[in-house]
Amino acid sequence: MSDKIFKAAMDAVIKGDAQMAIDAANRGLDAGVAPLELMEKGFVPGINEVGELFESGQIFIPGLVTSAAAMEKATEIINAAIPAESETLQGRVVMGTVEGDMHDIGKTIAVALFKANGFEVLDLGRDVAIGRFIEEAEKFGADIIGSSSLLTTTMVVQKDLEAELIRQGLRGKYKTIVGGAPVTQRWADRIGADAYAQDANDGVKKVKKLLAEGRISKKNTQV
Ligand code: B12
Repeated sequence: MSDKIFKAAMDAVIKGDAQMAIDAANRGLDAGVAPLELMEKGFVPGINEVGELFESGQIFIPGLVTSAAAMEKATEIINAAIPAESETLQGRVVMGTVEGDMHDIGKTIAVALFKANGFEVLDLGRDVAIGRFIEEAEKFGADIIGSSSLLTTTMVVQKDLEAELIRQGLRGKYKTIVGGAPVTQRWADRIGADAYAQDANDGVKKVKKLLAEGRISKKNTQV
């Protein structure tokens, strides 16, 4: 049963059929499939396939756009269905897709999952300038700054964000986490980010760990 739904979700995104994507999302949830599982086993393989078809020249921009639109509709439904895992405030996060980059489907999933795990999240959207990440983090009282980049050409903005935090003397105040399909642990290490998230779930785990470590080291310095 689930396999049929995953296949329908995947096909809907490949075909760029928004109504079919909405139906597959609702059908999956009604059948009791966990929202993230439905996303990761159905819709994400679909959009990844679209990326490959685009890269190999089998579909063009209009096809990419209609598939993205179907994916966005499914993401809205899935995100709204992610159950709250925690009632207590875990921390404050500002999150956005870096300047020059319009890809926000993955970032939006991460935002939803952080919220479900008890984080207060300020979603800055996409095409976010470095200055805005920092200003909003200051105003919001953030613990974490999360950035997403889907283009190899915009990954450098994540590096510049680290440098700007250092330049403003704010690097110690925040933990940073980077994500997005071309981003790797190696990249995070190279630019000095505190963590790399392979997916939204991994991001939540790593941020919880970072904050727990921070609390322990603060306790130790207070004694
Ligand atoms: C959908 C899509 C689009 C849509 C985006 C719609 C939207 N609202 O996001 C549209 C049509 C707008 C688009 C445009 C373009 N795209 Co595009 N696009 C894609 C595609 C097919 C899927 C991306 C996606 O949504 N994946 C699904 C999500 C769920 O995965 P994800 O983003 O990786 O996120 C997960 C994790 O990475 C993680 N995560 C991500 N960010 C963060 C952040 C934090 C803090 C955390 C904790 C976790 C986290 O959690 C998420 C969930 O688990 C990819 C191919 C691919 N496989 O990546 C190409 C791709 C990224 N695009 C590509 C290109 C070239 C473009 C264009 C330049 C095309 C053009 N010529 O105009 C433009 C660029 C526009 C711009 N300036 O940004 C290339 C990039 C190549 C490169 N070397 O950089 C790709 C790889 C396609 C390809 N194979 O050629 N695109």
